[in-house]
Amino acid sequence: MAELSDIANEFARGEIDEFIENEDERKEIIDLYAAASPDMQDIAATVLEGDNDKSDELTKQALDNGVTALTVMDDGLIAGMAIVGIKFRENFIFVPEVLACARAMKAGMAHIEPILSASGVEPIGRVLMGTVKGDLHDIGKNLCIMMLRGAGFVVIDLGVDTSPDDFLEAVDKENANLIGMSALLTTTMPNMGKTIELFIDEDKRDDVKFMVGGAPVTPEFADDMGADAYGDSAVECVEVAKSLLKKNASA
Ligand code: B12
Repeated sequence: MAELSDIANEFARGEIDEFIENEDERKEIIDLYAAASPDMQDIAATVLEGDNDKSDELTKQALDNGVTALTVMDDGLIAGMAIVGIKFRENFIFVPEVLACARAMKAGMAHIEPILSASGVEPIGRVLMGTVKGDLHDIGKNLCIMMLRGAGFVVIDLGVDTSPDDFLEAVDKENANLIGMSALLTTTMPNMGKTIELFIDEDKRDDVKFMVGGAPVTPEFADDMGADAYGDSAVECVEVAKSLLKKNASA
């Protein structure tokens, strides 16, 4: 089992020491970082610091030096977001900081994505995400998208004010196996149910899983309208997406 002192990057070491309180999670994160090379730890630290210029520079440098895209993604960028996700869940950081970290991850991912799609590495899953019709709130949805991308999903962002028809059209076009719907208004929440009903009417319901979220949405509401799962945060969104696709694979 690795020790905190096995991690070369001082900033990452400090973040783990200060913010990862759960014993099991701490062990897991220390193992993850200690197994990564110092260069990958440096990339993770750029994400933790929300430094997009450095993330861009170090990711490009690592790829030029022959480190594989998957290694840079897993041991560098995603390792960084793993700590960010825990800090966010535990209220050590808030939306603006998460957005800054996610932007840094995105700067690195810009170099990784073309390599991965060219090499045909299978993503975990393809997810359509949209804020439902009539609703323009997108901060929470965008956080979910960034976390999902950080966890290895391909996410197609349908934006805000997404009608049931928009979801239906996109699911075939994008070959998606999971749909995430977000709503922040009590008046727009029923549009989640209307979207699911359209999929039932068009005989497409069994082709795709639905997860829903947004501040006014509850697990009971999700259940009532026939969604497969509810998530109350961006961190949970990733957990829910993984478990839904696992169920899919074993079905
Ligand atoms: C910012 C904001 C706005 C901004 C939106 C900017 C933007 N680009 O998003 C602006 C100013 C545009 C706006 C407009 C309006 N707003 Co507004 N807004 C808010 C506010 C203050 C914050 C929302 C937010 O971003 N929260 C932070 C994010 C991170 O949280 P979140 O969205 O809940 O997302 C998290 C989880 O829910 C989850 N999640 C979210 N989506 C999903 C999806 C899936 C699949 C999963 C698994 C998880 C998940 O993960 C996220 C991250 O952890 C809320 C108040 C509040 N406390 O919610 C009011 C609020 C939502 N707004 C409200 C209202 C009334 C309006 C307006 C109607 C105001 C008006 N009269 O014009 C308009 C409606 C415009 C429209 N058609 O959508 C009301 C809604 C009341 C109600 N019961 O419906 C609220 C609650 C304020 C209030 N108390 O009155 N708003």
